[in-house]
Amino acid sequence: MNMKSYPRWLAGAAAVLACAACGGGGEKAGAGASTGATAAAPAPAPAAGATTAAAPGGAPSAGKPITGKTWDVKMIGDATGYKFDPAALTIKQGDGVKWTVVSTPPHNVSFWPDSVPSGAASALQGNMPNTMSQLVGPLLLNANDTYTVSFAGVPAGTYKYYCTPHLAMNMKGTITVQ
Ligand SMILES: [Cu+2]
Repeated sequence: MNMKSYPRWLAGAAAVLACAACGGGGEKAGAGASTGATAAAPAPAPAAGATTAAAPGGAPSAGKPITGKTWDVKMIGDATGYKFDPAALTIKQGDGVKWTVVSTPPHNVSFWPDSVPSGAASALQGNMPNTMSQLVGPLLLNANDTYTVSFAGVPAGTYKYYCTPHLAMNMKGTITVQ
């Protein structure tokens, strides 16, 4: 009943206003939507890239310096067999371990990638100088040669390792990082 009493011009103006509002609103909504789309689109990409970059676990990692104590482990081969001494060592995050050849080289330090704590392989690899392959340290050829690994920036947990040339002789060790 009221509608019919409105003048024709008012209805027309309302229609124009409505259209203007529609157009403006639509434009803004469109701009907003496209901005949102472009903003949202790149986000998943870097995340996916980061995941795939981290997964191979090897690539570029600067390595984190030792911030705590450096522990000594001897690499021994003698009449009693081949061994790391101590074979089991408990350290803290940020500590380092220095292996020293005492007798009957070559020896090295190799971690089993599937035995280290979840997410540790990449960080540990980055902390291992001169690896021959992932988590496999270089061969130490001479008595008194040393090899030092930082356990900074690696997760707590148990790190099992072995000497590649003497794995068959049970030359194995464990580093527990607290
Ligand atoms: Cu060895």
